[in-house]
Amino acid sequence: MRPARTALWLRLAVALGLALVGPLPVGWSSARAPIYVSSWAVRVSQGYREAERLARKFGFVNLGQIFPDGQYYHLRHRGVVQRSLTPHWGHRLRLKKDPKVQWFEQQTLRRRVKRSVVVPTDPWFPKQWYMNNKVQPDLNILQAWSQGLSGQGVVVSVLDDGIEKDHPDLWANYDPLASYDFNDYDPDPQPRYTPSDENRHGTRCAGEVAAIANNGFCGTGVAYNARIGGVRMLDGTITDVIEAQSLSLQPQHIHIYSASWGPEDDGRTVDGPGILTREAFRRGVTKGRGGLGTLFVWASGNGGLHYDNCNCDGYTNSIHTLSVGSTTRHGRVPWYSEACASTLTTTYSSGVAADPQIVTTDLHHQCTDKHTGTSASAPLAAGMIALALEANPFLTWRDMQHLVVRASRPAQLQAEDWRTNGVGRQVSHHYGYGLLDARLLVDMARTWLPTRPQQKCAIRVVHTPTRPAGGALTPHAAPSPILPLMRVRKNVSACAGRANYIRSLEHVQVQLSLSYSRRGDLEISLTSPMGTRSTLVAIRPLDVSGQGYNNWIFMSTHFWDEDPQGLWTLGLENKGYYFNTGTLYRYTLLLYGTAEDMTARPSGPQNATAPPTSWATSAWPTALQGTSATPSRQ
Ligand SMILES: *[C@@H]1O[C@H](CO)[C@@H](O)[C@H](O)[C@H]1NC(C)=O
Ligand SMILES: *[C@@H]1O[C@H](CO)[C@@H](O)[C@H](O)[C@H]1NC(C)=O
Ligand SMILES: [Ca+2]
Ligand SMILES: [Ca+2]
Ligand SMILES: [Ca+2]
Ligand SMILES: [Ca+2]
Repeated sequence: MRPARTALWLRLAVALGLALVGPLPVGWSSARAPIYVSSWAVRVSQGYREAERLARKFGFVNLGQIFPDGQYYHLRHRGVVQRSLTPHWGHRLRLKKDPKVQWFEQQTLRRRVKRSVVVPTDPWFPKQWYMNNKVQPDLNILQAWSQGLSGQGVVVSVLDDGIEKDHPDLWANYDPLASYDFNDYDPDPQPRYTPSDENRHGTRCAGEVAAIANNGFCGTGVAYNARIGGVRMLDGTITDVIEAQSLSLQPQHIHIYSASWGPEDDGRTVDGPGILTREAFRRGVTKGRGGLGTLFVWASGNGGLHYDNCNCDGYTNSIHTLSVGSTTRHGRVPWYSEACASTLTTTYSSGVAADPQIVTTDLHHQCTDKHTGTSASAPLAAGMIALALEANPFLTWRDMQHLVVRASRPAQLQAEDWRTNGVGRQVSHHYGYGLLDARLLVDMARTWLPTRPQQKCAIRVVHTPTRPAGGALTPHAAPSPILPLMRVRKNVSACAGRANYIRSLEHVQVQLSLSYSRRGDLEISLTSPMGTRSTLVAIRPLDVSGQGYNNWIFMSTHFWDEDPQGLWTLGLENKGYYFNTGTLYRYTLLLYGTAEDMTARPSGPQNATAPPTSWATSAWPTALQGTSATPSRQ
């Protein structure tokens, strides 16, 4: 008798959950503690009369039978709070005691999403091949939308040459608080119109993120209900001050900054952010978004034609920026793409002339299907990240990078350098962890348990004092000539026994000072104790500089989640002119990560039976304010 009843209860509960529950708050997950509502399902032996009697006796409203056979009734109690974390013990006791009640259950909120796919009606949506399911796999954005996500409450700002704020496909999402003009120092980022329309870039990027859906015009943005701002800063003199101001505009209001710019992509520049801009990044990730950290989404660069390497660009290779590469409709490496170890993920963009391009808003209230390059990839990722942030607004900047690593797939992307790293993930210098999947990203975002605070473990491997303070130099302290091939090995404990011990890696940096007769001929690689080899910089034929690297920081994402203990090998190899010479002066290995064994977490969406401690015990982050309808002012 008992087992059969249990089974019936279960089936009934499922049926009720599906049938009776209306719209639910977005981001609420059934995996968390149950939330009780003011209604009950009751099974009585003598049908309608009995149900009426019960209702009168205990003060319920009888909402009628649940099935036509008249055994199950739906009762509501007006005196019970609408939503509660505990069941109503009084009614529970009374119903339990009543001999005519065979079974009852107070109802709880259930998260149910429509499985039907929401397809926007915009006339150009059928042209948006990277998200309308025409290409397999695409960015899986339809599936994220089908869960009710659209970027609601998330604020994105595009740092570029301005934004046409009155564009018919942008105006309703335009957010003046997320906008500024640092070229003319005024609040209006409207682009400067020229005969060649050169200042159309920012408007195009903005439409990719947040073009309005279902308005009978143009296409749809990835996060079509997000608020979108524009910072006009590329149309004029650019200084460290202007970059820093742009990157720290309204850090409590703007959640995501999308940037598609950097030093010259000429294949011979080694350049990065100045002091103020580095400080802006640092402040952004530590103080922005109520302390959860601003999300800086960055395009990897367009210097492919010049054999540029994005690890020579200090913006995209910063650990604070989430670097996005490109692939074509057919999963090929585009001609403009730069390969490097700091790229985290990839989205679609243009390729050769025959390949389709990106559909978005354009200047003069138009739309275009001709948006191209790595600059078109970063805003698509920014939009997908906005969907993830709507699914879970409590993610830190590092949580988001963890999620992007896990939500990227090699899919059908072609490259000669796919390798499996020490934790079994495939990674490539062209694509990072592969094609970003919005559905995976939001599913994992919803149940992600926060990562512990970032630890940093710095290991000075080669260090030449500028003024040797007497005594003999140890072998490690002597400057070392770089022969055709030089390997520097170091057995690393990863700060074991200290507070900054690292068990699971996130970013790894290598800071180098070296001289070299022809910089672009030197290939530098790093191999981890788990055997993952990452190219920190490949040869750049156009980089003929004799200046070497002066404390330059290379970064790799390829060791993510690996255990850093053991032997690290830095490789320096002449890949060009036979008579090249140089000297290694300084080499510091910088490990970032946490003491948690991240590989012990289950892959895919996690159990969140208990809310993460940071939600339950600490005050809710002020980032919440930024996601509400009233913007925060801080
Ligand atoms: C690295 O050092 C540890 C501790 O001294 C030692 O146990 C281990 O064998 C060393 N590994 C290598 C590859 O030398
Ligand atoms: C996740 O949930 C499943 C089933 O509910 C359970 O068997 C498993 O142990 C849980 N895993 C963790 C890590 O809590
Ligand atoms: Ca799809
Ligand atoms: Ca202006
Ligand atoms: Ca539209
Ligand atoms: Ca570049």
